[in-house]
Amino acid sequence: MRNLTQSASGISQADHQHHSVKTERLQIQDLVNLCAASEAEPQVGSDVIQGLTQTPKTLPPQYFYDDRGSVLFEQICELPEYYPTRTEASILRHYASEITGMTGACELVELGSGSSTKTRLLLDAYAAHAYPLRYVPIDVSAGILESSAKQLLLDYPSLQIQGLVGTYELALQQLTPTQLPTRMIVFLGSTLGNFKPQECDVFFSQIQSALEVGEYFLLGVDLQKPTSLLEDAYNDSQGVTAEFNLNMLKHLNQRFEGNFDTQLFEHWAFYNEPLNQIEMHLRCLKAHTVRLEALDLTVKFEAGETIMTEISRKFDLDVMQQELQAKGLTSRKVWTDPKQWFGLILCQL
Ligand code: AVJ
Repeated sequence: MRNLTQSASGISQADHQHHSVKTERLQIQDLVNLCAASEAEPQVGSDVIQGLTQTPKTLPPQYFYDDRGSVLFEQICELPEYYPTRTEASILRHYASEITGMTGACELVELGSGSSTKTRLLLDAYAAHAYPLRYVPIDVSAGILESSAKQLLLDYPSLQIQGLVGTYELALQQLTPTQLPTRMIVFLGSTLGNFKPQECDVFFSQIQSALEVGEYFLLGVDLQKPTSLLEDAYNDSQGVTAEFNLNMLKHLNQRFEGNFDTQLFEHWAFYNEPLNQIEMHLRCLKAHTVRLEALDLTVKFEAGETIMTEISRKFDLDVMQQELQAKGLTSRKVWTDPKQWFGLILCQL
């Protein structure tokens, strides 16, 4: 197991500065490299091969998030057109104290923790209740996980962090029983929207298996709203979303010795109304062939052909609560913003 237990100078300085802990407060486990070395995971990159050899072509959205992609996503969250992040943050700002009061002292497990910015609102609320702070961030990008964890340790002197680098599926299987009275798995930002209905079903089953009876699941979902608002959010005027989309090809080049030319593709996003989902694609501008050496894969592209890189589904709160209930996850309370653009559901197994 590659265990990146921290003894970095940044951390010891933090401990010194706050005259606190002698114990390790940060542990990061890299499940990706751990499992690539074992047989626990199917062939790394098999999902890319699968997506690029089918018609129409697709790529899994987790490939957005190399270190550069995570930075671009942080920029998206600040865009005037991209309402989800700030709307969800405003809900958390209003209700974090109520949420944390409902769970009591609680270990926070966050799927797709990224910069952990919104998580701070929950950590602040647990701290205000004088509850102990334990945080298990899970992210596919080691870079953003490490840098945000280190910053959190500086800002929360009693916080203990056990980070996991890897996919949700792997990480959920790795969770060990908490030392605190309960645990809450947090899945914010409507990342659930990336899952097709059937993948959603599998994911909720994985959540159910990862939780003990009585433990919590806090889910943030983007809600249905007029098409123009949605399409603007995924076609920002500064072109950051376009760069984010194209960056996936650069990531694949790096990861799998590829030769994608990003000049030969363009960003395309629209709202598929019947399916209630934003679809992001990369449209090929001219016929050519791409080679991914590490996957021993050659892919032909026609002019006008697209690769679907993401769906971002928009949900209905009642339907979502029923789907959760079908997995034994009982909704305890739902919060929204005044415009009902975004919803937070707290459920309990
Ligand atoms: C992180 C998956 C929730 O679907 O809105 C933002 C990703 N893609 N802009 C979303 C994203 C384009 C985002 N999620």
